[in-house]
Amino acid sequence: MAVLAESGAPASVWRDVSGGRIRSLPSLTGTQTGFTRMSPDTTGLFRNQILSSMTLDVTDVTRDGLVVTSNLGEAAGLSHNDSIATSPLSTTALFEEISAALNHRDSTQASTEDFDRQPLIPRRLSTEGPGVAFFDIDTDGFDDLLLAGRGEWMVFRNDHAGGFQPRPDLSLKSGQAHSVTGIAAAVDRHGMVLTTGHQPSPGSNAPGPLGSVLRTNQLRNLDQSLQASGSVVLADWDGDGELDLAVAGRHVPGRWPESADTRIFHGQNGQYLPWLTLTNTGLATGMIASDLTGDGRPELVLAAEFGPLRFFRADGTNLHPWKPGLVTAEGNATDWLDYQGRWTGLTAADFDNDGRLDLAAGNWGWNFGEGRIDPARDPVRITYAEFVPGTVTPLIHSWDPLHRREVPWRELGTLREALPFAAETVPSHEAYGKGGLLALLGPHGSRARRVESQWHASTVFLNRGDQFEVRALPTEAQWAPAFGLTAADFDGDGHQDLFLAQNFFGVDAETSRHDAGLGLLLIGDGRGHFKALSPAASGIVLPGEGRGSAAGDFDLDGRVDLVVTQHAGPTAVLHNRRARPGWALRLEHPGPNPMAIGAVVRAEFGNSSGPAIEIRAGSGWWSQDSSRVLITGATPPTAVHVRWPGGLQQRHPWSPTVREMRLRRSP
Ligand SMILES: [Ca+2]
Ligand SMILES: [Ca+2]
Ligand SMILES: [Ca+2]
Ligand SMILES: [Ca+2]
Repeated sequence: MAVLAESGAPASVWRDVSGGRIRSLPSLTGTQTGFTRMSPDTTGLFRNQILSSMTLDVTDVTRDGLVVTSNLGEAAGLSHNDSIATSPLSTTALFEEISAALNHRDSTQASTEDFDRQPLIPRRLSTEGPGVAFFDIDTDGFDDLLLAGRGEWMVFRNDHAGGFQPRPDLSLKSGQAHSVTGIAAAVDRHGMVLTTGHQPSPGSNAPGPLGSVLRTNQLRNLDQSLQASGSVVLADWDGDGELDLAVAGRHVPGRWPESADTRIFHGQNGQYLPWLTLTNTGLATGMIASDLTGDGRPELVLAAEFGPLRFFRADGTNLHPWKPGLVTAEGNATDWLDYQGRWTGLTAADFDNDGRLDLAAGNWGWNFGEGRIDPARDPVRITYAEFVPGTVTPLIHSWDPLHRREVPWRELGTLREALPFAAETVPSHEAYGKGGLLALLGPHGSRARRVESQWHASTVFLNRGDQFEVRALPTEAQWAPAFGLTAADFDGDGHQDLFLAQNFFGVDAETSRHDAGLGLLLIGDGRGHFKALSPAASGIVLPGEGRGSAAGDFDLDGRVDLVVTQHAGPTAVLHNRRARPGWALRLEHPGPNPMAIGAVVRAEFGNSSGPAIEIRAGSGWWSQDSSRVLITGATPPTAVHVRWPGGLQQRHPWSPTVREMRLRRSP
């Protein structure tokens, strides 16, 4: 008998009994406002669960200290040969939308507050959520769903029958005006920890908490701040084994596009204590922790609106700005500052199967600008200042090559309402037309500042070891802004694919909404190239405002499923029906990071290797993928290679009959 997680890991304890396997669940104690203690009497949730559908074959304790169990099997009707024999994409869609199995709708109400506060802002800031996370909150082996919203945080429990049930007793209704933005969840030495970012109500001028850390017996707000935070990520940056927390500065309310700061909180005995402030990280959007250098320690990567991707490396006591090399697809050296974008979500995956984690970043695409510019080529600029005391007025403009001047995108009437001096500086349409931005600003231009974006393609950056190579995603990916980005092998061919959640409707009155996307699945070829799948082939038809997206195999059939939120719309549950099923691996790491956040797994298939797969808490757009690793390919893996958090590398053979394995690192 092999007992897993026998110490240090509060997640679960497995015991083998005749005909099945029992997992004892940890006791959760205490209550607190909003995040209510789970009651075993009312739910039965904490009765030991017998996963009787799986036949089990427990193997050995190996020489290198890994404890291995494996279950064989036909779990959940999984039949490998059947799936291979079926032609996957030509006849039937990959995904079946089963959103009724979740029945969640983002309840955020439309509001005019963004434009009331900053009349010339080109887009709303209050319509960017919600995020979604796959996280096994009741540790029964099935991933549950966490969804964020305005002042609330909702838990939907996996019912083991292909659906999710709302659990208001586990959900948080803070009654606060802020929206929950990014979400990241993990297990640490003290149990579950759910972390969130906050965005204050658009009308608020008061400081509010940057975010929250929720546990089963406590809710703690992070530091008070005037800024709105976005993405949150848990990772161990100082290498002490305990997860730390990064909270990305999204913007400062009323002062867009001024830069915000990103804050890092040091994990210490279950507390998250103020540690570092990364100043001027721009209008940060996506954020991830990813081990780009392969040394067992995560780098921090931030995407930003009207800014570049920013990298930080940890040295144990600090995070330092880092500027890796960058080359074009043609191999010419270039600079990250030439790739300032209207970046959105961010994720990392090994798209070219070389064992290094590559980056994928969402952007505004090539389908905006109303004919004023070609976004595939031309920069967009924002000139801003406190033209009216107390608020920052942003002016969006671009270069008019015909008249050789910077031309604002907004109509004169609109400008005059927001800028009292416009009546003097440009008294007529003719004066405005002839003078452009320079005439409009007149003497007020001297105190204005400027940000810009020159690169609007949603893009992958292939990790070449000492530098990254830029590759714009296919044209279909540029038809609409992308927010959620989720990488996984959605068709099960062994190569990482990429999903984009698309569209943005919260534009200003003179711009038409960006609604050309339906949610796009891009199939990777394992060499860093992608091909767009039609909606008919993917089964993904999401005409709303796609936001958070997360991958996880919620029904344990070996095919990776997808959940996508839509702002003020229904959350889509996309059940993967046609992928070639993979082999599952769960890692257990003794100590304060039992989920092994930061571990990188690579499967071997005889003489070749599959892509590196990293376990992260927080990625994409305000979201989080499952921590259960799916290994995919045409044949079963022959071995699995794990780089544990901190860098220890271990290899373990994989028996062809094993469908799922749990590996525990020796202490
Ligand atoms: Ca740490
Ligand atoms: Ca790679
Ligand atoms: Ca694939
Ligand atoms: Ca599945």
